Amino acid sequence: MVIGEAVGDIGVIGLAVMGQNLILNMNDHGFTVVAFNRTVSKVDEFLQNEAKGTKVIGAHSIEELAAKLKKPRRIMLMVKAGSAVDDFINLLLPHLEKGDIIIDGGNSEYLDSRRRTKDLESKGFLFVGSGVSGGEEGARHGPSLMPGGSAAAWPAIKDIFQGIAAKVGNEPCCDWVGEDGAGHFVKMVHNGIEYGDMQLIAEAYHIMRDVVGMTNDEMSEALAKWNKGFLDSFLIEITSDILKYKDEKGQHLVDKIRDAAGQKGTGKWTTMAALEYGIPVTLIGEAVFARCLSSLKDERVNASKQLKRPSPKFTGDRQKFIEQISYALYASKIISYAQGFMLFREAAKQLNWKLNNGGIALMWRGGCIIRSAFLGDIKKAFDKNPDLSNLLLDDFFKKAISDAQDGWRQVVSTAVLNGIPVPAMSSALSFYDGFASATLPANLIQAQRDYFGAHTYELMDAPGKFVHTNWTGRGGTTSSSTYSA
Ligand code: 2AM
Repeated sequence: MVIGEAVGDIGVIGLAVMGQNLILNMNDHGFTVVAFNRTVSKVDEFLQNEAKGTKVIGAHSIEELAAKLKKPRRIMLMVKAGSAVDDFINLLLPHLEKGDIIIDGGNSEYLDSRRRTKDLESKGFLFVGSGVSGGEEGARHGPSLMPGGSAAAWPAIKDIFQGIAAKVGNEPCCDWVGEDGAGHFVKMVHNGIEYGDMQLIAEAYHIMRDVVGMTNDEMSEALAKWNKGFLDSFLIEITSDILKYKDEKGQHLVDKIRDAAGQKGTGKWTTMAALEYGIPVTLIGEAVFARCLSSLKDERVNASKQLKRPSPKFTGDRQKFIEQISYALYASKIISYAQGFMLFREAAKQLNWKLNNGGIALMWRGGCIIRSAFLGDIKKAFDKNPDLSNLLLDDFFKKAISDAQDGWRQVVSTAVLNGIPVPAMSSALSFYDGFASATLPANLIQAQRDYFGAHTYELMDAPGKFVHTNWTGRGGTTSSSTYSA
């Protein structure tokens, strides 16, 4: 039985809103898409409604989908992350040939993409795990796409991916990220950075509202101004809009929203990866915990009646301080991205990836929630020096932090003195001071570890040589490493 002519450029499985929008985007760019869904009735519904008048072709079985695709087949899964992806891979394989490409564009965990790449490559197929960012709007009109996995698949999907991705100037916000789970790892860190950026803006808002005493409209104007300078970004822009938004009663809606933040887990995953690889991604961690603390609303209300904190009062130069807040936000943001790229470097080392750092900055430059002019500067830093060991050591960022530093310290200390929590801004500053210190008090920690647990320490003048001291004269001279040897 002939069930279809092989005219399809790409198959997409999963007709929820992200899948549908990606298909329509691909269609707009001249690609012939074959659409399939587990609940098959949704295929015809889609063709008769959203996809009416397009070149999109429906498939009513996996067999029909495979038959309608040009070879090597390119099939993109836009289904729920987890077992649905493995189920579809298993259903697809009997209908595919060696060299065919399965792409997972869902929100999969990077270790799953790592496993799937290895598994499919061992069977002669190619696998791509791609981060897709920008929500429904992005998927329809230009997402940020972060593909990783089997490098041999890239030439075969590049035109479609770069064709449908967001553009900044002429440059697509999509490039090859790296091996196996690298695409989904980069997407995960993107989401973590989004948590950090949002927390920083929330802290700036908190200080402006409660210390400086600004109205929502004043804050909206301040952010609109910031959005024309070094803080130019999607999140600053929408926050300016949010602050001036009035409900049907003519009152500011933001004041009526319960201050308990939700989360879906990607910030937590980034923080867990940071702990796993031993990299101090402190700002994102603090952003996740700040959401956790906010969600303990009832406990906070109760504690606020019993625990003392200073009442904020502001006495300085208002305009100058508002400008300093923008510097504190900017410097902290630089720290957050520097920490994110430190995590990339270590994960790449441990997982044997060769990551495209400049490409990552460009992928985030447009199409996604963290898009900003600032990412253009990060791209430039990596273009200048692809082996840059740390963003903070790039000349542009060195100067930026140096220029912002006084304001940053002023804002953090003012917030602390006024009882305003600034976990992201202050942890960023502590990270900076730690990173920029040749000497830290870890000598004392090593001594303590050796004192109570015989964990040994190195002397300054003999790094690499671990010794133990019998600190008390009791307990002997055997070190713990000797016990475990
Ligand atoms: P459905 O329309 O048949 O529910 C987003 O939920 C997309 O993932 C939808 O296309 C949905 O298909 C699909 N999906 C969710 N869970 C699935 C599963 N366990 N197996 C296959 N597809 C699944």
